[in-house]
Amino acid sequence: MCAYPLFPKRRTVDLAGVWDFVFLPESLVKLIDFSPEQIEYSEFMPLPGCFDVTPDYAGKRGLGVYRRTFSVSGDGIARLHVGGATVSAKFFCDGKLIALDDLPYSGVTYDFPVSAGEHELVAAVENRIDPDFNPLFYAGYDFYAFGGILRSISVEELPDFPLGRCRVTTLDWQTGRVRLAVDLPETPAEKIELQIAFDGEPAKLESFTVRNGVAVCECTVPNPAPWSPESPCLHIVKIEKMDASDAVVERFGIREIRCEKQHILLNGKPLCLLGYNRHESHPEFGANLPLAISIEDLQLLRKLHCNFIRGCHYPQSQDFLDLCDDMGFLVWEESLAWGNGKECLENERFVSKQIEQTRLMVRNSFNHPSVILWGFLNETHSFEPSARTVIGKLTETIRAEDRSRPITFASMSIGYGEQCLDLVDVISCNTYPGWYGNQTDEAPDSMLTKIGTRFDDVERLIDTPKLRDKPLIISEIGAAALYGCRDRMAIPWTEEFQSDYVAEVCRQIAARPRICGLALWHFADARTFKVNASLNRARGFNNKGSFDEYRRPKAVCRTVADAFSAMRKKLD
Ligand code: ADA
Repeated sequence: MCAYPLFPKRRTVDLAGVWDFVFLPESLVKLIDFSPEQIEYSEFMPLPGCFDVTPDYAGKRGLGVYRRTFSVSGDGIARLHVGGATVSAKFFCDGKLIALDDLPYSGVTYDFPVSAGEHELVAAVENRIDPDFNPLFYAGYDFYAFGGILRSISVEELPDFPLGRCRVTTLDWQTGRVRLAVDLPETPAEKIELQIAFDGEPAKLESFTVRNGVAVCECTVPNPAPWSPESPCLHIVKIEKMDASDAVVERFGIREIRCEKQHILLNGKPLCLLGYNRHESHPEFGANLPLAISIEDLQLLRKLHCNFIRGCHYPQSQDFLDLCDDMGFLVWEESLAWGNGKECLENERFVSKQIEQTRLMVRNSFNHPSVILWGFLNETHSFEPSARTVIGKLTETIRAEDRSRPITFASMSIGYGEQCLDLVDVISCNTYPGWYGNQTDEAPDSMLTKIGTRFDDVERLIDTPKLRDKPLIISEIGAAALYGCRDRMAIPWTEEFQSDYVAEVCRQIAARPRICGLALWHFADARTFKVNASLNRARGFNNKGSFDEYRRPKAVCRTVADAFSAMRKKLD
């Protein structure tokens, strides 16, 4: 268990630990104007971590400024690895700016020149939301914009002409035939020989064709063991340069995922996707979930007989995806967005940042067999004409990187002017019938009857020549309940009503072969607004979790476990 890729020939310094820290409120300074001179560091803070979940800074907006030293063994190029930052960040080495990170939640790397010896690294992280500065985060997003460095931070010393990552594509899951694509940005040659070793076997020389800085070869994995949810077998490949100056080690799974006649097939077998939307969020850790929480979440999902997780609404932790690979979960990973309308879709910077972060997401997560679906632009206004252009660009961006996985986006507009479903491979519908839009005098039972009616409407609306063969997923549906709010009257906000609502959702899904997937909204209550909008988000949380934010189960968990177990049995 370790974070792949590995570069065994390089010296890597893990910078996780205690950093000097100071908080600068947004009234004092903005990231755009920040420079690290004359900063007095008044305390300590851990990285990775979110400063605005700690008691002194909970809910505050501004700059968390972190500082520590690191040393390198020789003159050359260093590479800073950041597992993700929110919302925006600047990095300085010895007072000099080396990077502006305006890709929230994305795993990023920055190369910078260093001399042998000790250096000072400063990370200035802003949790202020300012779309003019960073067009990827808006105040209306229904999840809290924590401030911190997420998942990991490290510095690596690069050799000359370093190897990049190796992306492994399954060509034939039954024979273990794969394509290796190694990034070799500084190689002018058209052919190159590299040493390849699978699963610790002796290395073999392979000839690669180099095009546009990528070296490609096709080969067969010895003793191939396909990856599947039932048998999540994984393989390792080590690629080494002939002069042994650099090597990269990747972990991957041999599996095929494709769409055919309303189904998503994994190694030729139709999938029934049952699970949840899951935010990386916790009251104690913010968006920087420790491995213990990730493992606990997956154990809880397993107990509910889930096999599917939609990583809403941003690129996921690589550690979490590694665990999904190990445990056989199926994941929909998407780039960051939430309900973006016309003003975003027609904003050049917004669109170019969407393309940049989506490409990076695909490259970062390419080798995770658990990732079976790429997504983007959650609930964008896909009834707008400009949405077609942007969704077209994003599907092109993904397909230029990866033709091995289907693409989707979660639409809230089916039946309300939806224009874009033909552009993607899988139709995904976010819908809350009987939760939103009820009449004030509406009784709970009548709310529940709306669920089947809505599913009938959606199935009818997509029964067109262009759409009828595309798989259909209900990508969000749910009702809120406050943990511990119990009442025999089973009215909205009680655990009883939430359980009745989800029971009806599962009943309706189980009876509809047209629907091949369900992601309930959502796994655990997650912090959202801190402003007046929280009027409809009690406690400033999105309370539709089946667990509360501390992963304490609500009554609905029993309902889900029974329903999902029965649905799975029916299919097996
Ligand atoms: C939308 C959105 C989710 C959440 C949900 C809700 O579908 O995609 O992030 O806000 O609504 O709880 O209403």
